[in-house]
Amino acid sequence: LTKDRYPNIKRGDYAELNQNHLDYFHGLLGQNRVLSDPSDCEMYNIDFIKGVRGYSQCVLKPQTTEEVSKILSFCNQHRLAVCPQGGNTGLVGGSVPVFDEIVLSTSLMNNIISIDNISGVVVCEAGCILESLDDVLREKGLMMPLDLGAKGSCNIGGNVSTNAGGLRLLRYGNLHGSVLGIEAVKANGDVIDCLSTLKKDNTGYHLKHLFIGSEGTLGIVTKVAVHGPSKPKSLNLALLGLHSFENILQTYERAKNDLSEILSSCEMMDERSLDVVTSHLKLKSPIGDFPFYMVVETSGSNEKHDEEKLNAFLEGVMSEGIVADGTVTNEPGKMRAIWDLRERITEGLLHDGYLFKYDISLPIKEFYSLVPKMKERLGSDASRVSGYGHIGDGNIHLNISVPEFSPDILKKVEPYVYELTSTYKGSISAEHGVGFRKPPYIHYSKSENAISLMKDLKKMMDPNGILNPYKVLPS
Ligand code: FAD
Ligand code: 2HG
Ligand code: ZN
Repeated sequence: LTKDRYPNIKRGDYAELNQNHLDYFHGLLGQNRVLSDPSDCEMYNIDFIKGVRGYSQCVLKPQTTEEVSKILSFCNQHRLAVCPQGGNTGLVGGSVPVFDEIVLSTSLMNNIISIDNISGVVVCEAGCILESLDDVLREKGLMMPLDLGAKGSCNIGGNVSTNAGGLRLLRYGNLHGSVLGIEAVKANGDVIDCLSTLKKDNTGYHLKHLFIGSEGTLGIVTKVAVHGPSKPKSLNLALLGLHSFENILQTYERAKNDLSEILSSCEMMDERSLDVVTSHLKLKSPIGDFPFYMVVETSGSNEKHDEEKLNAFLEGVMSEGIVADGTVTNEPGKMRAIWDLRERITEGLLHDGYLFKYDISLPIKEFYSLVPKMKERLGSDASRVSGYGHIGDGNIHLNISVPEFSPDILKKVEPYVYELTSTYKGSISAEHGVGFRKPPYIHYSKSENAISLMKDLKKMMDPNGILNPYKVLPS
């Protein structure tokens, strides 16, 4: 797959795995935590959207920081390339090997180390599954500050390494704010202990930020300290139907002003995005058909106050004809059903065939402009051009579905889509990262000097380039 699509990528000058290497790993981890049977390695070689496939013959499953350190020190000495992997839900091909890189899976590093009920800080290992962490925190009146459709599989280490955004970034900010501390292992095996649990700590350079969003190219995150906010006592969710994108902008502005501190999520989807989950996954929408939809969530501490505010907001936007129809609920089952309509679009899209997937930040007024432009440009070449995402964060997910991959269609889409984004001064990767798919296009969003400094940092922290090669930085 990869070879056909990316003929310009050459395998780096790394050693090939041999029996001596395997003997070392067996000695360190035992037989069960070293996978070398091709069928056992298969799932670690293919990414979620089945767009990138490597052929690694070795998956390592360390359980401690010390083991990660020993693995990296050995790989660095023997010039063996390593691909760090968490839940393998990444959407830019960063989590799977491109060639035969060793996969270092954090899946067995899944202990919660401590939870402080008063400060809300949770300290845990990188392989903890996001949803499991959230479940444990909720029992203590806390919650994780991020939520995304992949929560059942993605790991907190993967979330931190991609600086994942998700459905409530609008309320709780991104992980650069919520992550208080990190322990990471550098390519040479050095353990960098920045596992502070303090909210304020201005002692020198803020090194943890190097690991947040660097997609496994600067080090392997082994532990994190995250600030968990209080679990809301009152929760409401509305699904709204709207006639135009202009109405979405008006509704978002009103939601911000009318709901202010209780607004916890503001998402949008177009009709072709909703159709993905109703047609392919057979989910039912509780409202009629409209060109656009919004999901608006409130969370707070006083049910009566929140309901009053939400009802006043809804009455206002509906009586003025900004919102055409809607439903609002605080029943957990009904709220889950509405969230599924939004969260399962990624999964549903896979049923369309091959996907050209873009994750773009744009100035809010231009948020939707790429969708009609790409639709017109592609005509009948595309079976679906859909747009949905985090309107409150100015981040749209543009998905172009085609029955199967075609280099001719690729040429029509790229680099045009990146050029357009750059014209609007947007970002070509708002939340999913650069991974394997986007390094050649990073210059559309980063200056030459910024890219050069990134390369210098990489050289300093990983001089042999063993950590996640072919990813993030352009060659
Ligand atoms: P992986 O996919 O395993 O890895 C992602 C990257 O991080 C890779 O480059 C990998 O090498 C690196 N990495 C993983 N673990 C470590 C570690 N411990 N140390 C160093 N590097 C590491 N993303 C969003 O931002 N917002 C969303 O709303 C969102 N929704 C999604 C919904 C679905 C259904 C799916 C499938 C994906 C979604 N994503 C979203 C993308 C993805 O889930 C996130 O990027 C997630 O944070 C990845 O976590 P993971 O554990 O699966 O990491
Ligand atoms: C979301 O917001 C994710 O649902 C995935 O970031 C987006 O699949 C996508 O394009
Ligand atoms: Zn998203």
